[in-house]
Amino acid sequence: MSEPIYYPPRVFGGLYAPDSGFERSKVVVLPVPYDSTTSYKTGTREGPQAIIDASGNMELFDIEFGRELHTIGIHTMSDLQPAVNDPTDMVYRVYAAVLSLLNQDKMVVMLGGEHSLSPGAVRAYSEKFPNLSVLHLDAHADMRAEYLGSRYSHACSARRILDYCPLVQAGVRSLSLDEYNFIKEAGIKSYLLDEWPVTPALIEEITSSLSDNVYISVDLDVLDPSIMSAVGTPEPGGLLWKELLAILKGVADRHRIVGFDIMELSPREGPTSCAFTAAKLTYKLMAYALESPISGHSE
Ligand SMILES: [Mn+2]
Repeated sequence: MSEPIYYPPRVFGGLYAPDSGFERSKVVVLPVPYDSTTSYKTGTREGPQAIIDASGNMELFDIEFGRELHTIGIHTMSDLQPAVNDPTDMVYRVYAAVLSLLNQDKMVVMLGGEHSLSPGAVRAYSEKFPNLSVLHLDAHADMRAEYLGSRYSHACSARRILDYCPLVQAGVRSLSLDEYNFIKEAGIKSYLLDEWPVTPALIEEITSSLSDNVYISVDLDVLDPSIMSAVGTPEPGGLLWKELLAILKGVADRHRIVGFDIMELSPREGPTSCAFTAAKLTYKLMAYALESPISGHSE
């Protein structure tokens, strides 16, 4: 009888041991399938598994760096269990999980799930890394003080991140008058895509506004709906793939990317290519974080 033949493991990159073992992995992927405060459509709870499944079909050789990045070790955690009663509890649960992994000297990559979770991760990172700032890439400002009765709604995620550290926004092209005024009055650097097309000057502006240690929070709706329709609240006029990568590379060239999250994939809203795009973005950001000239992460 012939040996049974199995697919690769359903972990990020489809990696086998030892490349996916916890002990040796520098990078830990934390899937958080949670979408309880979403106001328009649910579905981002299916995002993490869709990204992980797509990543198993992705080439692990990176042309830009001329190497296979996964050999540094990428471990995929089990899904973080949602707290169903209260978004505040869920954000705390994310904080505790991320802090525990940071304390084990891992770089934590959260896959969402809705964007309301990011402040929990940022809180943990801000305790671990001095002089942290956040680059928030999103079609929406997410600057509401509260939304539908919760301070921890997805519409408030950037505002909550400000509780922990400075934040720079890029890609925003949809916000309320109150949010617009708040950004102006508080002096927050928010590069609205309608005012700031992606040019080398913009990238220079963005990077000069960030501190030494940078956490990047990506709401996938920052991308244009033509390449990323699988989001709960799509918005026209977004970044294209190479524009987004140019911004990320610009940051990696000048700062240390200490961690990041990839949020808001809602697979059933779009074609399979969206999950593949999200998976490749995740891997690409791992590369920028680990291979950056000043990252200090490299083997
Ligand atoms: Mn958004």
